[in-house]
Amino acid sequence: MKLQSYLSVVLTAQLSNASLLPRGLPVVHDKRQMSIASIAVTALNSPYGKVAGVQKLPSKVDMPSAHPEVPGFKTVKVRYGPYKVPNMGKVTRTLTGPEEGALWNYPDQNIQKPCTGDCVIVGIRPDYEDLNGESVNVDNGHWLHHIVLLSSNTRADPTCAARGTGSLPHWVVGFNPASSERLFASGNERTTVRLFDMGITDAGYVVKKADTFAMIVDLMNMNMEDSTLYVVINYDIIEGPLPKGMSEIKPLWLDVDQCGFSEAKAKSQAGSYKLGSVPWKSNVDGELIVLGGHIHDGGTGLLFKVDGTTICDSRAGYGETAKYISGGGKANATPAAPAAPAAPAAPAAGAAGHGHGGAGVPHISSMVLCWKGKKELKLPQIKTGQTWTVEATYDYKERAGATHPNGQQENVMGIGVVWIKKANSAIR
Ligand SMILES: [Cu+2]
Repeated sequence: MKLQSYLSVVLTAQLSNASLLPRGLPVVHDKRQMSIASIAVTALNSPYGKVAGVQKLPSKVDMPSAHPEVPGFKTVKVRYGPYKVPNMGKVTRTLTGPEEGALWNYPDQNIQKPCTGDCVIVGIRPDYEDLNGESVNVDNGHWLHHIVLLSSNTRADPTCAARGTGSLPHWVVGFNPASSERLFASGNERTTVRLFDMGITDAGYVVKKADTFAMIVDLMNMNMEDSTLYVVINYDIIEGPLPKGMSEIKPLWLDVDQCGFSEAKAKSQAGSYKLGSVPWKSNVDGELIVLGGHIHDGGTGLLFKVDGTTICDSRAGYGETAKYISGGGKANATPAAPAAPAAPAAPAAGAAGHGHGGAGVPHISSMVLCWKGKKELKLPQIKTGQTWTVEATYDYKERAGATHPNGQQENVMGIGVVWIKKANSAIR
């Protein structure tokens, strides 16, 4: 405990500006090096996090190929963890305030990749599973709050490297933004990108044998007992180097707390507000492949804007299946309501002692994706000199936000991930 409080103090002091969301963590230069942030964040989550000895299921499973007609195409399921998540009665003192029942931005370093040699990722579908391999969700109080997948390689993370800083995911996994990239993020909506199913067969994300993968997992447990669960990523890959006729995908990350903690304070406790990102001036040319947002409950959507014009409206869907309607946790579980267009829910004031777990409350179950060839994507190309921003909208009259036990709205997010096919660029 002494170490934990010492590290928290040191790290918080290092991070501290006047703002809630501090910046300026030291950048580490060895991609395998444990950063101060990774030690500190692991310590503040202690004794929770990755646990050994309870793994009964294989960590990597070859699934039937989603596209057997494509040579080398494989669908691989990887189970990460399992991670022990504290119960609602436990408070984790995070760097952005106390959280109940939370494993907070926990770093898992040097994780299993979908291939041991070279491969190309053409699909990602995250999930959250119990120790028996059953998918779990908020109907039973298990919340895949968010995950961020990073690769340390020879490329750079354009939106943060250009500012000479990393972001929380870089800091806590010990990656340098000049030689790593945040390639994918999802919340409990479990955003699924399967390029071949979207009609995109000429682009993929390159993984080399020497690359290192890491992930931050932010998990919430609305039950009164600890849980131990796997984060799952189902990958579609093509084995080997980039096939002829395919181009490399470059991920770009936009955020209302750009190159920070990705968290922002709720601007109001009721009603609506918008959160915008700092503008990012593009230094890359290429084709837009797929764009999608991540926001929190209470949010209605995230807009991608180029030179002030909306090019993708990533709206949030709520409670589209029964699994996305909370039953109030195991302690007082009720049969989940049928999935129906959610009626405007009253701001959750903690019906089950916590705003996440109010029985019958619908939660975000999807985010609209915009992709090449789909009408939702209003612009085909990214160009040098364009100004890119994202803007999240929250409306607590329309959608219940996640609240602390005292009824106060929790911090929120507004993240946009863009995959592009690079034509030429100043960035790697
Ligand atoms: Cu989030």
